[in-house]
Amino acid sequence: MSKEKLPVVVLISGRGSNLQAIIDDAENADCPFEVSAVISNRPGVAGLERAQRANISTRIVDHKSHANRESFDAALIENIDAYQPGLVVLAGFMRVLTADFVKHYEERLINIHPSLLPEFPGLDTHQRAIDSGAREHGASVHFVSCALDSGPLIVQARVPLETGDDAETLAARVLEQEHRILPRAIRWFAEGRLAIESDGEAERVMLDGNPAL
Ligand code: NHR
Ligand code: GAR
Repeated sequence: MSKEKLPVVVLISGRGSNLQAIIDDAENADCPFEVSAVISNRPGVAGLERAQRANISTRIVDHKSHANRESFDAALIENIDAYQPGLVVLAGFMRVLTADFVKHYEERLINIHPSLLPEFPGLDTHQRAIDSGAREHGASVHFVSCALDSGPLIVQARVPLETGDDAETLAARVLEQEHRILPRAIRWFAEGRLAIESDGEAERVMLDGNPAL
C-alpha cells in the first residue's frame, strides 16, 4: 500500500533547474510529494519543457497580459487552485506577489532564494555578495510572507567565496546547494515535520519540534 503523496504546484520563470531537482526527487518511490503542475509567468522557457518531458501539466499565466499585480495574482490563484495543491513552491519565480496572494497560501507557500537570508534579499544577490567582501554566501528556503524574502527560514546551505569568483562562478556553486536543499524542505513539509511558531514578534520554523535553524 502506498501512502497518498502531497500534491505540489511549482511556479517558475525560466531555466527550471530547481524544478528539475524537484522532479528528479519526486521520481523516487519513497518520495512523499508529487508535482501536480508547473506554472510559468513567461512563455517558452526551458522549465516548461522540463515539465512536459516528465509528463507534468503546465500552464502559462503571463504577467504581461495583466494590467496590474492584483489581476495577475488573481489569475495565478485560479490556475493554481485548479490542482488543489497542499504546497506551492516558488522555484526561480521572479514576480513579487501581493499580500492577498500570500495570505491565500498562508503557511503553504515556500521560496528558494540565492543568499544566506537575512543577507541580500531581492535580486542580483551573487554580485552583491562579492561586492560586500563576504567570505561566505549560500541559499535559503523560507516560508513566504508579505515582506519580500523575510518569511521564516526552513533550511540554508553555505558555500565559500573563492579567489577570482565572479557572479557566474559563485552562482553555479550556490545552485548546486539549492538543488539539494529545496527537495529536502519539500519532503519535510510533505511529511508534516514543519511548524511555524511565533514568539511575540518573530516567527520561526520548527522541524520535528526543534528550531529548524
Ligand atoms: N512575494 C512576496 N510577497 N514575498 C516574497 O518573499 C517573495 C515574493 C515573490 C517572489 C522570490 C524572490 C527571490 O527569492 C519571491 C519572494 C522577484 C523579485 C523582484 O523584484 C524579488 C525577489 C524575488 C522574486 N521581481 C521584479 C518584480 O517587479 C521583476 C523582476 C523580473 O521579472 O525579472 O516583481 O529573490
Ligand atoms: C535560482 O538561483 C533561484 O534561487 C533564483 O533564480 C534561480 C533560478 O534558477 N531565484 C530568484 O532569484 C528569485 N528571485 P532555475 O530556474 O534554474 O531554478
